[in-house]
Amino acid sequence: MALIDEITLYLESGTGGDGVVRWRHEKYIQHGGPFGGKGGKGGDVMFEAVADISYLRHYRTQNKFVAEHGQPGGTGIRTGKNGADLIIKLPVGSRVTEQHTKQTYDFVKAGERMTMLIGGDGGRGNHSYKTSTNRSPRQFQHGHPSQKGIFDIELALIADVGIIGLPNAGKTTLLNALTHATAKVGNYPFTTLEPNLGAIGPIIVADVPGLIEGAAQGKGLGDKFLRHISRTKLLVHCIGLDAGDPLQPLEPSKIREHYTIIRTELGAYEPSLLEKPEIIVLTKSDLVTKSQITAATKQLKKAGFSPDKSGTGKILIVSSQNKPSVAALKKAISQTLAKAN
Ligand SMILES: Nc1nc2c(ncn2[C@@H]2O[C@H](COP(=O)(O)OP(=O)(O)OP(=O)(O)O)[C@@H](O)[C@H]2O)c(=O)[nH]1
Ligand SMILES: [Mg+2]
Repeated sequence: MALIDEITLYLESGTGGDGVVRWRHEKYIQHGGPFGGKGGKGGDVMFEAVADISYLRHYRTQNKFVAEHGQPGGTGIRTGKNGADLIIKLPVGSRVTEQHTKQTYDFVKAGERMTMLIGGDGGRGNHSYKTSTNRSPRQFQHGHPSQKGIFDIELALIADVGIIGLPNAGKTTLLNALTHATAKVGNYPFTTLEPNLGAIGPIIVADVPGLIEGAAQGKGLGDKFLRHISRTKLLVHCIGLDAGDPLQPLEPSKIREHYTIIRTELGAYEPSLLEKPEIIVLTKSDLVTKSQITAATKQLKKAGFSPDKSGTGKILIVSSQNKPSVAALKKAISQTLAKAN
């Protein structure tokens, strides 16, 4: 099932219960005084972050929720029962935007809670209007109104590492080789339609669907997935050394072009993405010769990638069939993250 990472919720807190008009009736008390209690408070609406990144699926069939209303007051100056709070769970990594105010809230830790809408207060009962001059007040108050809000929820995965690149570059194969993930691999573009996650020990790695020229403006699978890269600390940029055809290795000049396409999209989406440490992985090295690899590396340097500038970047030559090359990448990932921290 596809990962749901965008949803709109229509939420409302509970209204307050009405205050009531009641009179004291007791033996021997001839003029029973006002005895009506206050209404109960309506429930609040709060968000709570949970670890399950697929949690938004629960809102596919229902996206309108109302917290419980407060109950009316009772006789004997009893306050009505408060409405229960409504707790709306969201996956960690959710960014909530209130449509009207445009105010945003980020939920980054499981268990984090925030109250978004406050329930209405209960109305006053007639007892509360009693004064020395008015001993039999008939006044009461209706419960206070609820608050309503429309909230856009966007999930941006919280991963340490984002694997990016053109379609068919070998990103998912690499995720599987690096972690214990078993995500689907295919010899065609856009095999991956939703992000896959894997872990190298404590390091969370996200494989993002292939990006194409114009992705930042919504082409292909669009900018939808660029969001998932925004919180990563390190980019692993994959460039396939084949041209999608094992018999036809990529022209060295194409390597540079492929690299630049992705960098341009990153910058167009969010310039700060270009500041992230990056490891370039030339994938499928088993399909090409050593001299082709050397030529490809040269081309990358011409494209402006200088691993030494930030002291973090690297170019690695990897074949998913060659374990030492995958191990070297794993090591580079941990080292680069350690430096970035
Ligand atoms: N020979 C060889 N083939 C590879 C290697 N890595 C990936 N492939 C093949 O390249 C094709 C694409 O691999 P994927 O991992 O699905 O590529 P992707 O970048 O995730 O593709 P999208 O999800 O479509 O963007 C598959 O047929 C893989 O088997 C490699 O190191 N060597
Ligand atoms: Mg893939």
